[in-house]
Amino acid sequence: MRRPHPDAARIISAHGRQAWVETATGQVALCHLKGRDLDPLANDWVLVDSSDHPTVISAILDRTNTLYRQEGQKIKALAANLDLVLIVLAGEPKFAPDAIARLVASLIEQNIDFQIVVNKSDLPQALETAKDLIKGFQPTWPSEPWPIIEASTRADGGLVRLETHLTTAANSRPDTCVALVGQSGMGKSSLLNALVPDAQAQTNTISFALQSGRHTTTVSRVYQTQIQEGPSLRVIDTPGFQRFGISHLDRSDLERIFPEWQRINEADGSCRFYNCSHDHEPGCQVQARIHQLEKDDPTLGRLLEARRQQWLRLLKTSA
Ligand SMILES: Nc1nc2c(ncn2[C@@H]2O[C@H](COP(=O)(O)OP(=O)(O)O)[C@@H](O)[C@H]2O)c(=O)[nH]1
Ligand SMILES: [Mg+2]
Ligand SMILES: [Zn+2]
Repeated sequence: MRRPHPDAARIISAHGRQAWVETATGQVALCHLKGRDLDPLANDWVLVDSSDHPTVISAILDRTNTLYRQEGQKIKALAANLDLVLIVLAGEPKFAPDAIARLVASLIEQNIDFQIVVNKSDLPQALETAKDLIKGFQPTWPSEPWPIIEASTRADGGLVRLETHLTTAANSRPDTCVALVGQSGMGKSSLLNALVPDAQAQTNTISFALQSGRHTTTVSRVYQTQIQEGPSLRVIDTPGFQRFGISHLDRSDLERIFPEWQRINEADGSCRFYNCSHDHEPGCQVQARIHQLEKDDPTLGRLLEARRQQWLRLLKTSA
């Protein structure tokens, strides 16, 4: 995301009442927050006042988007102003399709572009498992499946396609910022270290001066890198999750990752009830179409019925 103001500084990582900031001239400094109301996120653009010592963050500039995550009952914001989220998945251990479906819905709600990365492609069995599981959460019919990029941090040349994709993204927009998001164990840290060879050094500079002494993975952090001498790129490492809650999303947000229902309603007419959940209601066109398909085209019928079951599970946990 292009620097919105010539003096705007970038938040590298936020730690309560302090944050690491990279100024417009490239200096990295630990800053304090002015007042009680500021709550900066990784990759926020901020204004700093260096006439104070230590430097203070005086304002947060408008965000173009926010990456949210629900932890228990709490909604947490993890990062801001993202150009792209890489959803990192793998078949070993198996990722949870419903958690990823919820993540996708929350990205779409914030207008954040995403790219699915199937990591550990060096493990053939795991790759097949992951591809099968992906079928369980992407729109099936009649829309195009979401593109995926296979990657491996272990195989020679395993990151070529991902690097090409990122280079194209970075070339098309100055200051491109990409976040790695996914469940624990999928290989986010491995990918970060491959994409940002000096990530450890960038981390050390920061945590040393914070005197925390530990390398916490509970905080999102912005790294700077360059892929094959190409354009500069920012990569954000985010804490992994096991579950991904969506109590901050409503039904209309979920409908965007289940475009099948709208297409059925367009083709066959509306369900009898305007707020039909396509569950048990009489006069439901979605259920009628699926029943028909189960006779005429059993493969597609089964696929759509599995989608409907997923929809019902997700609907229960939304707002
Ligand atoms: N076979 C294989 N294992 C990988 C690959 N990438 C990461 N791993 C392993 O998967 C485990 C989890 O990786 P890590 O990067 O810590 O995942 P994170 O929890 O998402 O940050 C580690 O044992 C890695 O060595 C890969 O491309 N292929
Ligand atoms: Mg990790
Ligand atoms: Zn219905």
